[in-house]
Amino acid sequence: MCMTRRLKHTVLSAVTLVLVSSCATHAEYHQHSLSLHQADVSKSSQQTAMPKLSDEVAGPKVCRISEPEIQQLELITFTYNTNYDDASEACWNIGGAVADITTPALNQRAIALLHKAGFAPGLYAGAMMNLTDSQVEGNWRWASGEPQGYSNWPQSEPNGGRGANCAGIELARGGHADGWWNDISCEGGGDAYPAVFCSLVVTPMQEDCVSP
Ligand SMILES: [Ca+2]
Repeated sequence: MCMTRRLKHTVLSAVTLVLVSSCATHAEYHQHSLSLHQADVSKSSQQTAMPKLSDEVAGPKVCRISEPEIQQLELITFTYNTNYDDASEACWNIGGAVADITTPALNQRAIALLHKAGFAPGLYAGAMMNLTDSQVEGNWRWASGEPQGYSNWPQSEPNGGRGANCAGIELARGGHADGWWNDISCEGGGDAYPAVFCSLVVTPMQEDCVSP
């Protein structure tokens, strides 16, 4: 019986330990248990020898990844005086929409973009924004349906009637200062502009670590 169980002991491990205990002497069992304990100690020593973070890496510090939303204004130019549909598609293609220019600060950014793109004062050339009176003549609203609120019409504008249901921004011309608004055609052509302002939200990822 014990010979058989010893043979099993050489083939099996944990299960065999129980079999051995039923026939082996107490000393044999103790020796076996001791060898298992020594194996555990050896394994534990290997774990404590693993590399650890140096003090320089370990801190103290706070690390973060953030994705702030930034409202970006962009100007897209065309080789022709664009209509609203083409302008809207151009903004859509960069992940944005035709821009609402709802504050003086945004109007200043629009002026800066016109200068940057090479637009010059005195030319009938500006960029379309997302303002329209297509629903009710003279009732200017942003395409979202929101009322106009802030505006920068000069005293003589808007004056285009039903032929001018879109709006844009120009640099100085005809006694008007940079950034004045003009009602223009939504259909393109001679009474329209060769550019559009687009707004889009960008989320540049920022990663950094700082000391708390
Ligand atoms: Ca109109």
